[in-house]
Amino acid sequence: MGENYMFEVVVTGNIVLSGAGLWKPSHIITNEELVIAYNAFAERYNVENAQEIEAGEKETKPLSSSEFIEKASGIKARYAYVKDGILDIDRMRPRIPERDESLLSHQAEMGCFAARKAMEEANKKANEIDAVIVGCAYTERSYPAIAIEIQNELGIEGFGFDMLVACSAATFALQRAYEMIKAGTAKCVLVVNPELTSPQVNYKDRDSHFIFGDVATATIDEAEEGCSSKHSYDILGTKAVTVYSNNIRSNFGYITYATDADPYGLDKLFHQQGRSVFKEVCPMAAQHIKDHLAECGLVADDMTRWWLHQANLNMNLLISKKLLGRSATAEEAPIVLDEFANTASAGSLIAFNLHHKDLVEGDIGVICSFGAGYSIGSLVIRKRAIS
Ligand code: CO8
Repeated sequence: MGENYMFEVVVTGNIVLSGAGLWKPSHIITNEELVIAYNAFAERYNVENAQEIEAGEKETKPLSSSEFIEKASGIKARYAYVKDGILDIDRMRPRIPERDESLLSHQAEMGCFAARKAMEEANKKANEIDAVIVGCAYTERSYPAIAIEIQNELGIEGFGFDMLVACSAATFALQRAYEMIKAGTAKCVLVVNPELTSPQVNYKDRDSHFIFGDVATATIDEAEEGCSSKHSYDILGTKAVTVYSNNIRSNFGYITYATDADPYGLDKLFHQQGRSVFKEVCPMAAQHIKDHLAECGLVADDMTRWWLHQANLNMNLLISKKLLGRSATAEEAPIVLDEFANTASAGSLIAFNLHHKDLVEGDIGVICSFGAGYSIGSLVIRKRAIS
C-alpha cells in the first residue's frame, strides 16, 4: 500500500473537479447508413411475413427515416466501438470478439484511454490517486469490477468499485467521489465511464435503433490542496434524486439462467416509452436544477454554462426554457448529440470535456444528467483561477 493511501486524510479546503478525458471509437455510423440497413431489414421482414401480417397475426414493421431521427432527437451520427455486424441485416448487432480472461477487457480498455487523458489534464500520476469508480449503464461482467481492472492497469493503489445508475451513473459517481474526499477516505478519485451501449441496442426496433452511441469519459475529483491542474473547478454542491419508473428498462440480468427466460428476448434489451419519458423527465430535471441552484444560493441567470445530459435536443431546449424563460444558446448549453448520439451517462461529461476551457475564473456551470430510474444527478461548479 502506498503512503498516499490513508483512511484519515484531513481535507480542509474545497473539493475540486480537476481534469476530464474523452475517448471516442474510430467507427462512425450516420443516420443514413443506419436507416438504409433498418429499412432493408424491415422490408424483407414484411415480404417474408406477408401472409401473417395480412391475417393480423403479425404487425408490419414500419420504416425509419433520417429526417425523423434528426428532427425528433438532434442526432445525426454515433460512434460504434465495433461497427461490423450492426448494419448487416442478417445480424443487426455488433460483432464484438470475446476476449480471453488474460487480456484487458473491452470496457477497461476504453476506460483507460479516457482515464489517461483525464490524469494528464489534472496533472496527476497514478501514485497520487487513491480510488477508482466506474460509473456506467452496463458492465460487461459481474466481477471482478471493471474499476479494479482499470486500477490495476493504470498502477493505482487503494480501492475501486463499479456502480450502475443508467444515465446518471457518471454524475452519481462524481458525487460519491466528492463525499469520499469530504469524509477523508480518499483525497483524489478517478471516475471512469466506459459507455459501451451498442450491445444493448435493439437495431431491429424503428423507435430506438438510432438513439445510442459508444464512448468513454473520465474525470478527476480531488482535494484542492493537491490540485495543480490548469483548468479546475470548485464543486459548490451536489444533488441526486431517484423516482421509480418502468418507462426506460432493460431486463438483462444474471437471473435469466435460473428463470429459463430467453436471454436474448427483446425485453432484455433497452426499451422505453420515449414520449412519456420526455413529458415526465423534463419538468423533473428543470425543477431539480432550480432547487439545486437555490440550495447553492444561485439562480439560472448566474450560470455561464449548462452541461446537460445528451438524450434529446428538444428535451434540453425545453429544460433550459423552463429555467431561463428562453431557449439556451448553443454556447450556454452545448449539444454534442449530433456527433455522439445518446451515450448514457457520459453525455453531460462529453459536453464538459469539449466546452469548458473557455470559461474564466468565477464562471459557474452545472453538470446534470437525467434518465432511467428515473435518476437525476447534478454538480454545480465554479471555475478557479487558471494556473
Ligand atoms: N423514423 C420515422 N418515424 C418514426 C421513427 C423513426 N425512426 N420512430 C418513431 N417514429 C414515428 C412514430 O411512430 C410516431 O408516429 P405516429 O405519430 O404516426 O404515431 C411519430 O414518429 C412520433 O413518434 P414519437 O412521439 O415517439 O416521437 P418523439 O417526438 O417523442 O421522439 C424520441 C421520440 C426521440 C425517442 C423522444 O421521445 C425522446 O427522446 N424521448 C426521451 C427519451 C429519453 O430521454 N430516454 C432516456 C433514454 S437513455 C437512458 O435513460 C439510459 C438508459 C441506459 C443506456 C441504454 C444503452 C443501450
